[in-house]
Amino acid sequence: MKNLTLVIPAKHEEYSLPKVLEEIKNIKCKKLIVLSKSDTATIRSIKNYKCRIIKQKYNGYGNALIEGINNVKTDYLCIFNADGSFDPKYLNIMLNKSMLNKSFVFASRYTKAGGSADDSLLTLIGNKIFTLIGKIFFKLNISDILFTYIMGQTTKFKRLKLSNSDFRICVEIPIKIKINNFKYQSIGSFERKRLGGKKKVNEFIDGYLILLELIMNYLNPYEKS
Ligand SMILES: Nc1nc2c(ncn2[C@@H]2O[C@H](COP(=O)(O)OP(=O)(O)OP(=O)(O)O)[C@@H](O)[C@H]2O)c(=O)[nH]1
Ligand SMILES: [Mg+2]
Repeated sequence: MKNLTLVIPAKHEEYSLPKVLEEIKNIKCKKLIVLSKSDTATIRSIKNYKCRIIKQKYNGYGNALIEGINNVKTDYLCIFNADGSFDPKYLNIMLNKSMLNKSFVFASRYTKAGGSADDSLLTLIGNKIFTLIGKIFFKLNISDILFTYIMGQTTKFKRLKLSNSDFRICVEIPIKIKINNFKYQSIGSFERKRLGGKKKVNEFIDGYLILLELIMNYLNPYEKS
């Protein structure tokens, strides 16, 4: 997997990230951690691991992905969480599919062989509703719009010209993939529980922002980039 970079956004993940890096240490790909310079605990926690650290100029999950993607030099990249919820066993199959079809590959919790140990009833219902809105508003043929375990060619990720610095980027990515007529497919994936530390997503505030993003884009769609 020499042609792959994992873009790993991290915020206060000093408990989980070292364990994640331990689990993936034998995977021969580049690991790019994107965090805030004030997050000294996380920086200290991974000092024994081979990875590149980028300190964000701005804040937020979306901004971490944007700054990470802009710094990738390999042909392929995959968004990968620092909390242990993404199982790395899917990386190989996702990369092979992406290379074979030159397509984006979405990992999905809600298709065959998928599942989640992390969903609450609220997040399950929310995820299903947002995925349905994605289907109705944008004809998005994906079964899990918010998982954001996504593999693809770096050039195409860069062409999306992503702009949201918060969790709205989770829906911006698939919408822009669709608008640009890029190929995409899904594979089933099981979401594990986060290893430790605190959840950063607020179901109500971030859920509201994501809903707003879907509606705004339906009324005034992004331009093809
Ligand atoms: N750099 C950076 N990373 C972030 C920020 N917010 C979240 N992250 C990271 O983005 C990933 C996803 O965030 P999570 O808190 O796990 O979101 P979630 O998966 O919906 O929540 P859980 O159900 O608790 O796992 C994790 O690796 C976080 O550390 C942020 O503001 N800046
Ligand atoms: Mg998580």
